[in-house]
Amino acid sequence: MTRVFSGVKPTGHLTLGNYLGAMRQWAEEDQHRSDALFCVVDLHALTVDHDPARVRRLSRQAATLLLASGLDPERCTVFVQSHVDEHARLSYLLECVATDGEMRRMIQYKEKSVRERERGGSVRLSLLTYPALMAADILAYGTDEVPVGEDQTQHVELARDLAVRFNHRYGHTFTVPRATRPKVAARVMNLQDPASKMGKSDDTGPGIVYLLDEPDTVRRKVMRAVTDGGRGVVYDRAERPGVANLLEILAACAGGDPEALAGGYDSYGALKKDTAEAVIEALRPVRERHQALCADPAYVDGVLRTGAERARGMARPWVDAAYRAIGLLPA
Ligand code: AQP
Repeated sequence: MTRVFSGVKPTGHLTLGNYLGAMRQWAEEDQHRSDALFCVVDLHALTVDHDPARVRRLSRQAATLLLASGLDPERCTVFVQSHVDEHARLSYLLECVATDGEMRRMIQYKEKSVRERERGGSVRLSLLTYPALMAADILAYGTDEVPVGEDQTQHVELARDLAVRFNHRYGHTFTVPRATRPKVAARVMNLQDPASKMGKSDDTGPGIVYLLDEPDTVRRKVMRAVTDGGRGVVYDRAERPGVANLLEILAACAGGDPEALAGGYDSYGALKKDTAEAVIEALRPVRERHQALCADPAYVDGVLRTGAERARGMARPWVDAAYRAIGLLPA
């Protein structure tokens, strides 16, 4: 059976981008057709300036939202990365296979290191080595497929390269994974700045729809979305990115094809109104299940405990094999 692995970072409140670009596909498709693991990758949240209490709170919220988005712990494994030591163990071996140059070429490293410096902070070494830990997350489970939004494809490519290199140097050890993407909304853009990804650690709140936003807040944010200078509603990602973003969000939430949907509108106002209502309807069940799960924290704790036990059992043979292959003396 196909093995699937993916995760979310507790670096901020989860957004519509996380949901449409990744989580919804995990719940609606991946968990039903594969042996899947979904993870709150909390170690990755320590790569930038962080507040410990906030990371703890956001990790719990992210785990609860994974379940609220429809992941069923009877069908898949849901857990927290730091509860399974194999991720950090394997990450070190992959740092010994990766090069400094390939880590520095990662777009996310370049963008985030600039952002950290602009905020007056220093760049943590873990921000540079982050892709080795992400490769470990994936390779520790013999993963075949990694369903991610467009922004994470480069990191999955690096995980592939590291798997191939390790296998070539030390003998066949890892499965070589590949990234998969949703058909629409693989890159949801910021409503106020359609040139930038809707990112959860950005500061431009009005351009970001959070999964737990109240319906009125969603409506306000979508109605104030930046559109483009041109006349008429057309789907053109390069020339009309603001309108294209709304059409993609509408297509992802209500069904249909962005280009075909464009033909049904002659004003931005009507498009925004329908998009807002479609988003509210798509998020309604998630918000409702989240509320119910918050009333039962023991259930969420139990899911995460069982998930971590199961994940440890799945990761250990892969990681032990890598330790042996690379030349370490068995304990
Ligand atoms: N805007 C997006 N559109 C489509 N997919 C997206 N994803 C994230 N944003 C969008 C996908 O959601 C999954 C989990 O994301 P993540 O937690 O690894 O990272 P992030 O949300 O990109 O957040 P960061 O890196 O902490 O900060 P920001 O957001 O500021 O860059 C992934 O599959 C991702 O592709």
